[in-house]
Amino acid sequence: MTAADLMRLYQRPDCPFCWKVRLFVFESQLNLKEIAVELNKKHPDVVSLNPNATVPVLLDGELVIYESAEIMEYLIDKFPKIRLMDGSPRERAKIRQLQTYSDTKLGKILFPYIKQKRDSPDLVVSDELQQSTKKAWADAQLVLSEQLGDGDFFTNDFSIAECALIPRFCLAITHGFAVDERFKNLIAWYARCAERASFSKALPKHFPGIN
Ligand SMILES: N[C@@H](CCC(=O)N[C@@H](CS)C(=O)NCC(=O)O)C(=O)O
Repeated sequence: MTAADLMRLYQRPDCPFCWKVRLFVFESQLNLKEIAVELNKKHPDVVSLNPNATVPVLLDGELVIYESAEIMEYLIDKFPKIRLMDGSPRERAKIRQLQTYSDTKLGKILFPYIKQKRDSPDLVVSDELQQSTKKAWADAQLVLSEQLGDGDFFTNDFSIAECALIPRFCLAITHGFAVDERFKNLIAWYARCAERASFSKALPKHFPGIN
């Protein structure tokens, strides 16, 4: 296989959707070429390949796949040896639900704060936004702590649920919203995930808005 045959992933390392797919890629040891795009700059390839003009976008030969969840499903279909969506129908449903919870609910909770820091790093974030983010993040941790229970992972092994949740936790922690001490299981789960090689490989080198 030549470099030109490699699949290409357009991505931005601090984007939680791209980060999720990159964790998936590193966990699965897939060989692909990453093309980094810049914040607030529309990459012309992304605009022409994806009608939503969002990253991540996967290019496999002529085939274009966009939307992070669909990219991972495609890769699992293409490489059935990938083990990140395994388990009983019940476990697989839980993985999908956690991914949606992470992509939508956690995204909504954290994004207004992160966007403000990113766009205006020198502006002091209002107490109101700080407190409402803290409260909603704590409420979400309660939900997730109950889902995790005393397991090592949310389902029987590291899965797409972890790929989706790790970036949200890492972004929250980096922006000063630590995991609440009440949720010892979540703290241990995050530390367990952080020990994996995929975690350091996918970790963004720079978080916009954070020195
Ligand atoms: N539902 C999409 C969401 C992707 C998304 O919103 N990506 C953001 C970056 S985090 C994006 O590309 N926004 C447009 C831009 O930055 O120009 C997915 O799962 O792939």
